[in-house]
Amino acid sequence: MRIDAISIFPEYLAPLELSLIGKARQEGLLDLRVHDLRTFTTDRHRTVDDTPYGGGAGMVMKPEPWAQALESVLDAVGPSNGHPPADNAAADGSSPVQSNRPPTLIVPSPAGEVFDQRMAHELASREHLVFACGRYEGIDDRLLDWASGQFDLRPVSLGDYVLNGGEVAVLAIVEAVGRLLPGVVGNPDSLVEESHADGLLEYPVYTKPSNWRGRDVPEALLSGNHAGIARYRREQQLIRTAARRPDLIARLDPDALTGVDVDALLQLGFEVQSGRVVRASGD
Ligand code: 6GU
Repeated sequence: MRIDAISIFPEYLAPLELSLIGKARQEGLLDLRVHDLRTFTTDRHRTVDDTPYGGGAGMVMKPEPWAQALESVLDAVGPSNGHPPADNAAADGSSPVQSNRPPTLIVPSPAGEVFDQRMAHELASREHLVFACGRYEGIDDRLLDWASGQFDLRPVSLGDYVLNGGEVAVLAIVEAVGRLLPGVVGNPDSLVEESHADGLLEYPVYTKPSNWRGRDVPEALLSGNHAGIARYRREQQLIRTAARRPDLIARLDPDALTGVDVDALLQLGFEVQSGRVVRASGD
């Protein structure tokens, strides 16, 4: 996978040299390049922002440095990428193959679609991601309109709170997406049994000693009975998710639940009603 990240604070993205993602880059699994937006300005002061039309607080990022930066990224990857979607259909009208998709342009913004594990998987299937890190009050909207003709445009939010810029979102999204790429996480089994893999939070984990400061590891985990351990862990997932994230319980597909799951959910105050998991009415 290729990733380009454009920012006025390229140093903010230095952590992408560390740990799993840094290793993936060294091994050639991930071609990640960071660009300084100011190198695409032409004035003496390397201006990237200006006052907003219509007035109001704060500054708005000028469109031209962004267009220059994004065009340089498109030029660098060559004409096989960067076509508008309409140009991608094969001559016989079949769907475009993935390698002919335009690069995905992720614009971090509190006004974007909320990032989650489903989106991480979707982005991991793309060949080329480009991140445009806005600062201040955002980027002139005409730039986004222009870019939607060259890229698959995705405004993405980390959640319902406000950050000063998109760099932290790049760190989060690249880590979440990068670890899904083949070969990045050493043991792929660890991707299967983790929070959100099946719409539930992860079960609690324990290691030695079996008694620590008077606290025992749950008996079920010491038995060596694999079916019993799996049942215990699944129940713990349901208990945790019901307590911390009842919104995730409501999104479960009842057809993916076993009878044992449904019984556990009933104990936790949820029931299946007309094909949905809902809070039990209590009558
Ligand atoms: Cl992606 N950007 C900014 N600036 N603030 C945010 C965010 C992103 N996600 C949540 N808050």
